[in-house]
Amino acid sequence: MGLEDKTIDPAAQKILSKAQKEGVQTVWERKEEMKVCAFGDAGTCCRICWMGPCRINPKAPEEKRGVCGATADTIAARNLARMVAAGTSAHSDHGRHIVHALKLTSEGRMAGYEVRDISKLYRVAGEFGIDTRDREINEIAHELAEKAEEEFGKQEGRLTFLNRAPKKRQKIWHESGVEPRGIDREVVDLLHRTAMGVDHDHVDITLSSMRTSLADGWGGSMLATELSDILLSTPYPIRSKANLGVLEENAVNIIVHGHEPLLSDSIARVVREPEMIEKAKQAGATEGINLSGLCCTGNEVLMRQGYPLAGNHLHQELAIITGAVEAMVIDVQCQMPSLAQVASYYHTHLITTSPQAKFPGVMHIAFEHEKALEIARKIVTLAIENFKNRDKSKVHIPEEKMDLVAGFSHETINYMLGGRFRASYRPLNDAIIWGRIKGVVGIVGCNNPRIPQDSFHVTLAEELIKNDILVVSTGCAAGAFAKAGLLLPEAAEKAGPGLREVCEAVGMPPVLHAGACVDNSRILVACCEMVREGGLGNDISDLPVAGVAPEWMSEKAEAIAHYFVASGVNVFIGVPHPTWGSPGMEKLLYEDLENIFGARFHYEPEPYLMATKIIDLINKKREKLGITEKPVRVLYDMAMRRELPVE
Ligand code: SF4
Ligand code: MSK
Repeated sequence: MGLEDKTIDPAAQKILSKAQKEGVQTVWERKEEMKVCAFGDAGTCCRICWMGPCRINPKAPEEKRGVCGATADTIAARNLARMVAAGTSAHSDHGRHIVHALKLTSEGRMAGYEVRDISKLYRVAGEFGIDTRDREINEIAHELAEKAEEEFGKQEGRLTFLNRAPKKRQKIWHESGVEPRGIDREVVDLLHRTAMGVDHDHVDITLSSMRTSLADGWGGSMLATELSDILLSTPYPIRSKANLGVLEENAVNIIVHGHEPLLSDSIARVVREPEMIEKAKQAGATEGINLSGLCCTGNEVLMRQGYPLAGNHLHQELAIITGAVEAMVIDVQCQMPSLAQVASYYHTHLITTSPQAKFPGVMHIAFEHEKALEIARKIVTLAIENFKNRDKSKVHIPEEKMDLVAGFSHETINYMLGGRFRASYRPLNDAIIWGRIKGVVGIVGCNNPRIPQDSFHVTLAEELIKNDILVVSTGCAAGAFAKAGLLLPEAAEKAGPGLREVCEAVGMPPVLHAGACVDNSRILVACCEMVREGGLGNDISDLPVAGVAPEWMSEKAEAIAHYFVASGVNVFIGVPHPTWGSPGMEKLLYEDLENIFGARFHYEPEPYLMATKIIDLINKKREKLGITEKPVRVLYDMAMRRELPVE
């Protein structure tokens, strides 16, 4: 496999060559060595009970059953469902941690934290039926945190944020029996029904996967996003830089990596403290301390505080291989176990901080809410002290670093397009109705060494914007766009004439960075706002929109993809579901779900073909809405105005 087959990013290619020279193995070599097991790939390997494990030939699935009699359909449905359950639990536990932090903050027990977005606190509290009149901020925040906690443990009823969806969508959920009751309840339900000898109906199992995923998108993830905004501030457009070139030769380099924004927020504040900067200079780092991020923790500190992004998922090993990182601080999710091995070749301190995520033999400094700043100072001090151990002969920082603008929350889209005093989605809807913007596509998800890093993301996004489709991105897809320069207003030059005109008028990029993985909930909210604004149908499934996970790899991506489909958004994937050995599941996922949710999955491994299919889908939606023709502008005179009907 040549370097170009591994990644399209020149910075990554340079560091991969360095790794080869230094004998350091990376994810790509391990992927090359790993022979894919066809049964696992097809979803027809079952190890749910120990009468097995059982495997069914994906090329002749009807010919055989598991020892218990399970069909390929049952086995594949259960395997996929368990991915959705795990993905939902990860996002939702993240949400739970934020809820807990808000509660402690409201009790004055989180050093250095306070409610930073008061108007959002009022808004969300209102949605939970909390009386906000004549009450202290912390009192409201406390009640909101308690009500949010209840969303996890609720046994009956339905999640509060489902009320945000258009009425028609809520009816679909109700009638198809997929309204999530409580977040934890749905994860437990799905694990139970996929245990040995329970639910054997692949359709029923998949509908339960849908319900569980909705508990993620409209529950755990949405709580994570909204309460993070309340606690840490709602993102607004902010300038920064991305790629390995953001590391600095003469500074103590600290990288935060993972997903949760709590400890990283404290570290981000501590690295600005004059005493810490002075300490770093005394240690020989003439430029002080340089903080950057990876994966979604990177997105969090980028969009709220403007710290640069060192890269996306497949950059995590490469960042250490630059030889210039004093500490990589990790919290939860998407951090590869290989980091410990890679760090052992260099001076980098790998520091785990979550009691849920430890590595054998790796330094662990547990994050404690009450001592957040103190712990952040301890970690930063360790990094500073490690600067002297840097081996200059092993340092190579590639020059590649790209400017970017990040932080487009759905509130920002409101203000950017509608103005501060008339904030609304009207201008976006109008631009879509008039055809300047043909539609909106969310490109989200990971890197996966099955695909040259970033290649699918970038090719697809460039093709879509060229066809006047606005792209909204999160997670590692956003990281890919950042490195490729697509998060800059100047990238509008690559857009079609209509989208370019809108971007230039407003000064926004044609690809918007909407945040971390949990912030896909922002895209759901934006879809609801578009429906509410009017003119584009009565339901999310009417909108000319689509979701794409081109290079997905994580169970969380499966949960996200499922809740988008269940919410009425067609989802395109560039890596297939592990269900191809099950004819029943293939038909259900890629055809029949449409009859229930007005949306389904689409698999297409070729980016240009995928772009064509997405454009076709958007054009069909536009046709159905009757907005294929440009509306004729009419200048009304007084006589015509008098004729207008008054309601
Ligand atoms: Fe085999 Fe059935 Fe047990 Fe799965 S549940 S391992 S198919 S016997
Ligand atoms: S970090 S889930 S690799 S997007 Fe959110 Fe990136 Fe995928 Fe992790």
